[in-house]
Amino acid sequence: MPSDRPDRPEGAPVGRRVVLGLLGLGALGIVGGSTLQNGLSAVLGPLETRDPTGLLGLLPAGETFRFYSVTGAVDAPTDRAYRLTVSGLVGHPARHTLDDLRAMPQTRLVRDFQCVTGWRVRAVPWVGVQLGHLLDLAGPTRRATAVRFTSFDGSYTESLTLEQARRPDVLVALRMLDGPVSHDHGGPVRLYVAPMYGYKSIKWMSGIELTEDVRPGYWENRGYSVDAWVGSSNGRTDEPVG
Ligand SMILES: Nc1nc2c(c(=O)[nH]1)N[C@H]1C(S)=C(S)[C@@H](COP(=O)(O)O)O[C@H]1N2
Ligand SMILES: [Mo]
Repeated sequence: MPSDRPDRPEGAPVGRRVVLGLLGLGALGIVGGSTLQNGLSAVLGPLETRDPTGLLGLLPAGETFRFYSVTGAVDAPTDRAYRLTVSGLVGHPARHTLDDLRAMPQTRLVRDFQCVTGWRVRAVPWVGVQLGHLLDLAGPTRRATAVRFTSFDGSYTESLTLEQARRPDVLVALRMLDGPVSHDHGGPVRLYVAPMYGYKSIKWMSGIELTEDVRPGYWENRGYSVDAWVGSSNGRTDEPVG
């Protein structure tokens, strides 16, 4: 069973940004509900939307996910065919099925999700296996200092130092938003690196490779900081507020 260890109460108080968000919807002639979620879902569906025009980013709150993919449509494996490969500098390489991952201890976190471009979704519920658990099973060799992640999209990669990867708030996520990780959000399995910007949280995760040093990922090769701690990198200072 998932261990329930939210780090903040789920019913977070409705803050200023939420109120502004509802005003924003009102200005568009939309009758808002009593909460941001109701107001948004009236027009956008449940807390998510595709935003091809970027116009939603102009709403003061805009607390919805954008769906990102650096490739076009992604041909992710079905739940049955899914395998997560653990390879590289490890004593015990592995290929985990989704059932293998489901049978491992599950950790639940309720945390904000923040893209470096500025949008943020508050208090998102995530459930998955701590990456550190998979690393323990694999047994990194002495030469291993970093972890590289690959995606079924064939293009996106990410990386963490081994120390970062062992943090308890880094999950191989099987669930998000109280359901299985949807295809558009990178299902069946994506990474969730809670303390870092969204670009670390690779979608459609296919592989975990232990390496001798950090290999910069897709966006990092295009200018983003390898150090992606929320609030500290890429020149941004907007710490998430509780
Ligand atoms: N495979 C893959 N993973 C990815 C991305 C991507 O384009 N491809 N975009 C990243 C970025 S920049 C962000 S902010 C989040 C967005 O997650 P979402 O699409 O579930 O909102 O996914 C991250 N992981
Ligand atoms: Mo992002």
